[in-house]
Amino acid sequence: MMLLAALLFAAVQQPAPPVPGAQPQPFASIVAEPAALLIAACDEDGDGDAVVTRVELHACLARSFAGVAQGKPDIGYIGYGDWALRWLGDANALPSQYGVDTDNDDRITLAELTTEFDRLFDRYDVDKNGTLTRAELLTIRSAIPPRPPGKRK
Ligand SMILES: [Ca+2]
Ligand SMILES: [Ca+2]
Repeated sequence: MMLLAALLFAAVQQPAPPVPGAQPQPFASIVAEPAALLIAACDEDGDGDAVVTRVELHACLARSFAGVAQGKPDIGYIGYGDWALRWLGDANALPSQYGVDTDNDDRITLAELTTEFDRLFDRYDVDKNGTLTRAELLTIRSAIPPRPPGKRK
């Protein structure tokens, strides 16, 4: 059973084999972090400006947390994985349970989750005006062409 799980995990982690003759995937230079995806979905005041305030983020986090906590004051790491899968798109996406669980009691409270997202909010808020635009939520990556195989020193 463990072996099967390990094999499945390995299968999921393997990149898809290159299709002969296919063009390589272009390098995505404009991307969004999983946490940014969550924050972008928090614009709920209905004015259609796609701008997210901290108040909107907190309301959004509270609702998403309640969906997993089911009335309990905190969630375990498995519950956090469920939360992350639903809201960040992957159970292993950042922020991880280890980063969020700042008191290391293996439980995650809404307060801990909110503290982590406040930190992310501050990081994304480039112009420091207290709101996040889609432009601020995007990450621009510099294009680093992959090194050709067999040319390493
Ligand atoms: Ca904790
Ligand atoms: Ca801003």
